[in-house]
Amino acid sequence: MVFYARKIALATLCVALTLSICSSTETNWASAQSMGLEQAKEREELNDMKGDMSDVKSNITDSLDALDRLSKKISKAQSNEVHLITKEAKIEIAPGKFANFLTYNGKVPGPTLRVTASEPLRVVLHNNLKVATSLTFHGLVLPQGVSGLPHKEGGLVGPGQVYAYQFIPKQSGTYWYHPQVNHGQQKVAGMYGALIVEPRSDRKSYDRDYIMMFGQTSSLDMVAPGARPGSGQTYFLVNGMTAPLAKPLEVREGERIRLRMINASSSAIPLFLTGHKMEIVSMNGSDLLEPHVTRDTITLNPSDRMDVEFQAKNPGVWSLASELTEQSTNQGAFPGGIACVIRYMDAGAEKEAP
Ligand SMILES: [Cu+2]
Repeated sequence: MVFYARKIALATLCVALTLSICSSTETNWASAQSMGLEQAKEREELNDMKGDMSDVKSNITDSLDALDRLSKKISKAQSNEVHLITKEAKIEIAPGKFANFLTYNGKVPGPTLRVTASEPLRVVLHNNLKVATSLTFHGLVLPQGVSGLPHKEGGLVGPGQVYAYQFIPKQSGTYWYHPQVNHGQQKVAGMYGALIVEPRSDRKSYDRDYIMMFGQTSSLDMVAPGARPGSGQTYFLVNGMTAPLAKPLEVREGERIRLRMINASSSAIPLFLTGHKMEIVSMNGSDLLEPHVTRDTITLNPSDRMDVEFQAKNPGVWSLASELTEQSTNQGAFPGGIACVIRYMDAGAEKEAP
């Protein structure tokens, strides 16, 4: 009996407990519902805050990026620093024909240095050649410390040495750099590059600006494998290549084209442009007075620079080539040497020059 009474009591308790749980669940459900709403609201607010935070964060990131770009721009403007690394290189100058060069940065010509007048320029020369080298900035009037004759304490850079030339170019125009001594072994072997000093105020009168550096090489593997510069037949180059490897100069009808021609070879080069008249705007870095003279044929003596401009108003494919056979062929083989193609980009194939 006691056993049953206990059982009933237990059952009652269970029911009571269950009821109480149920009722408390109902109460909790209501409060959970309101808590849930609150939490959802809080979560929403939190998400909004997170959104705001990411806006702030990305704004900061944007600002930092802008600051980074600005500081790079400022440091670039404050010091134009270039590194020239002298090294030997074998370069294809005609289809399948390679020549041994001494180079700046493995290229002929070396990198074009383009700066603005009155801005400091720092040229760091790393000499990876087996012999000493030096550097001159042809045509720029610079202090003795920079452009005086090189000596062991300044300007003469031994094998493995590094040297910095710093100066402020005051003249604007077309100049070039090359070793100051040992021309026969170094400059002629490919060590040269253009140095363009832009005027401080933008006075551009042209739409396109091409640099043409004329040079020569006498080292061809096919002539004498491993030949030293100067030991073989001479090949004339434009921007380190002979025709037809040299890239055509592309123009569009209506454009005004500037050609900055630099003679880094040891010969005078007479050049004839077909289909157009060249207006000579600058000679050896100095602007010429207007009205400018116009020519169809010009001659550049060794080291001369001439800036010419022409109006592209005769669509077709034209040539700018040396008038001397030894300069405009590869040992008599055509096409070769200094024979550049000027191509109108919109010109039809039927207008191809012979
Ligand atoms: Cu020179």
